[in-house]
Amino acid sequence: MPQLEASPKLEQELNFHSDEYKDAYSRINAIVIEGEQEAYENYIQLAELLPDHGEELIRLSKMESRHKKGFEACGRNLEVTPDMDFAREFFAQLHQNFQDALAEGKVVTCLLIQSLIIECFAIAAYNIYIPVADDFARKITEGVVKDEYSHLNFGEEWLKANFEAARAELEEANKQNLPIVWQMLNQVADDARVLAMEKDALVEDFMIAYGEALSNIGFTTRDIMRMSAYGLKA
Ligand code: Y39
Ligand code: FE
Ligand code: FE
Ligand code: FE
Repeated sequence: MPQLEASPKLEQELNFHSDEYKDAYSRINAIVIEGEQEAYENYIQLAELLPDHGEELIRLSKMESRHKKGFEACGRNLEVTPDMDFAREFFAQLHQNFQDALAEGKVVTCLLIQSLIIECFAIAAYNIYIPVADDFARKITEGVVKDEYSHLNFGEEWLKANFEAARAELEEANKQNLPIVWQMLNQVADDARVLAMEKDALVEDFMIAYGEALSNIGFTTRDIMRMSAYGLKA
């Protein structure tokens, strides 16, 4: 008989009420709540940088604040208290880089951080979570992930329309921020695995979404390979 490899936890083996699950959920749920809150603030600030798109960006910010409420309900439903201090720390570097770029009026860098990197992170995480979520959280997350594609699309369209002017700043912002994403993923890999979310799957889905976005904006395959390699050096 062949030996079975250690495999990801099957959905039916997950006990959403175990101490182990709830402990991991207190951090992952907090990350998502904090991420949605920061995304809400980031789109309001982007609306100020891009007044021509102000109405649309305010609409996106309102979606983020609805997402936050949805995920807060997911935590309450499992009787988990989100560890918000952990989550603020988790986002601190990306948050700081966004704030620094904002202060310098670097809209391209702000869009890369929020609308490409953070949205692709969300898309990867939510798609991997949906099949292993509890029924309540699955319904919430299915609604949310559809919105995240529209947020990514906003960034893609704006950066595509401004590609030649944005290109050098995008490359620099990618170099500064992509390694941070891998550090963030490494920090939560153990907790994610308790929720049956495998790090390899998260990395794969992130890179597919991010690579597609860079391609839609106008980068060549060669550019994308070079830009993706920055992550690996983290
Ligand atoms: O645009 C958005 O709504 C993004 C803020 C939300 C980010 C969610 C970050 C999810 C990371 C979860 C890591 C789980 C392994
Ligand atoms: Fe802040
Ligand atoms: Fe969101
Ligand atoms: Fe979003």
